Amino acid sequence: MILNRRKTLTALACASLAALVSVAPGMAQAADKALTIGFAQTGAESEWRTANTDSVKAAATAAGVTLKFSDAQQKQENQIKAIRSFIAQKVDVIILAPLVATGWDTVLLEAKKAKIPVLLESRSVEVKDPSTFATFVGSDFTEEGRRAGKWLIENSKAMTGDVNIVELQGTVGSDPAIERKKGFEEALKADPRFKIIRSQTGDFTRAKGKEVMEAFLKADGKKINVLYAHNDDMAIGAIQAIEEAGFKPGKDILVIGVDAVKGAFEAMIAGKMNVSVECSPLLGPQLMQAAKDVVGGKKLPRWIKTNEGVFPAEVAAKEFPNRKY
Ligand code: GZL
Repeated sequence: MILNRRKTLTALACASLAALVSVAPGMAQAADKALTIGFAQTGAESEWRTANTDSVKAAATAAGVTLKFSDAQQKQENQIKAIRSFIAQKVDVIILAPLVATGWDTVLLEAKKAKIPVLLESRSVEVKDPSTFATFVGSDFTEEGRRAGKWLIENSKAMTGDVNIVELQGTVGSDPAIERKKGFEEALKADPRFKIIRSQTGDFTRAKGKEVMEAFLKADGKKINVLYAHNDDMAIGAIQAIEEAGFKPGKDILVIGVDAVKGAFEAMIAGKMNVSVECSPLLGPQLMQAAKDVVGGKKLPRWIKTNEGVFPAEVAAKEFPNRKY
């Protein structure tokens, strides 16, 4: 995870500091007033993102929070504009789902100067001054990548010779894309049989995932043994391309996704996908609690991590009725 080492050190520092810091009485009242929160969302690029937006909106309603919502249509400049607008409106808290990991130093400093705490959700950032955001609410993407790699190691024992992998990366420069790639390669590096023969961004969308997979198949068709997609939406788009090219997804080409959205369960139940590594979008309640705490003067942990599992096709039918997104 980006800033992992820094986060760990900061978390330790915060933990000891938190033990000393009592909630300042004046601030405590602030925690009870109805909050106004500005939410700068990336857009609606995936099933995951839609579920994430729904979770935050529902939690805001339940908490009596006035939520000002901005959909950036996958453009960082729109998120920066939204943050500046939230500052001008003097919201109590800003929630940011940063499209990419860099380019946030200036605007986060402006929020800090305006004394408006920023909560990161769903992706983290790389900034010079980590005090410009109060916490990151989200997953360990590096671990998700490792889990995908470990699943492949466990489920390719019967394969002889090289295991040729094509990789659909998430949005270029985004925290999950960087870390899921890193974790996956880390898990596989001990065995030279595993070869990533092509790797390109599908921008976390079904349409782009299909388009790039078509190009992979045109170039390497029969050579491809495995698809590793940084999210299920790209995997689902790629499954269409695999079928249109005359191959059986889940059999001729193993399909590994991340998120564990409903679409992945449907594909696994249909025998077209082999596994999805869970990444929960249901961050709304944790974000509302963090907003209340930070306004109330509490020190937040640097990283509020979500706990997740791995769902192979064998359990998909049983698990599907329990899925919440
Ligand atoms: C993960 C989130 C990623 C999802 C994708 O926290 O940022 O963005 O894995 C989504 O589906 O587009």
